Amino acid sequence: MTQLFPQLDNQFKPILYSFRRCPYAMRARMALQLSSIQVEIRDIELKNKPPAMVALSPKATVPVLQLGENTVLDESLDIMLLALSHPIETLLPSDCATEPASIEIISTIDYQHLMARIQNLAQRNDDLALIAQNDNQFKPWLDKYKYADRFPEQTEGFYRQQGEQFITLLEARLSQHAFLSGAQLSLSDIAIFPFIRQFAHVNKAWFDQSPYLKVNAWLTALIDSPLFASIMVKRPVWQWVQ
Ligand SMILES: N[C@@H](CCC(=O)N[C@@H](CS)C(=O)NCC(=O)O)C(=O)O
Repeated sequence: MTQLFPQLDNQFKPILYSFRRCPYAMRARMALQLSSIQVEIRDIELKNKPPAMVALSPKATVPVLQLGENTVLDESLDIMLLALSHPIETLLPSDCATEPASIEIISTIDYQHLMARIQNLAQRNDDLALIAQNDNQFKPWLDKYKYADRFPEQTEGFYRQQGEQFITLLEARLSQHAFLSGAQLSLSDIAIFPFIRQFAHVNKAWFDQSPYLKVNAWLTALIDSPLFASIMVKRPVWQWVQ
């Protein structure tokens, strides 16, 4: 994270370029779903990226959030932090302008706790440190485990064992409390679980018989949550005029 957050432009409806199965895009979509920011989601194909997206963000990874003519966030964590700094302001009163679906989602989680933890600098940094471990250490092993045939210098089992170091750390945390950073859902749960979902699905039979019972239960609960269901809705690939 490199930048202060840009202001939202009331005249411009934000656009999120996204790929349904990308774990970085999933975490961004979940955070936006929990925020008051209404976005147009443009689902893309990684093999055929829209020129408009690449022009906005030449590094051309998803997610990309366009906030104005030339204002862009193209790192998933920046998008999460921007989103979660715009909470749904009035929690559930009858005149709330929020989508009913969002109300249903936030009523299933301790929304106030989630927001308070993000506003507390020390707690937020604690979450960010764990997320950095996920992104910088675990994710490279996850990629090799997923595509072990492309990295024949080691076996699939070797790559899995490397990834298990992080899973072991999560298991220890989840043995202390229901979520990664305490009794309630936090930024780290939302940011990390899409990657653990991928790890579990490389070999589900192995994962289900592994000793990581707490991680397995936590993962199942998050996959089954209304929040996750809401961001995994299938949409057609966004078409642009050539
Ligand atoms: N650090 C970036 C990483 C995003 C990323 O690597 N996304 C992948 C898809 S999961 C991507 O767009 N890769 C580019 C490609 O496959 O062409 C973030 O957190 O947003």
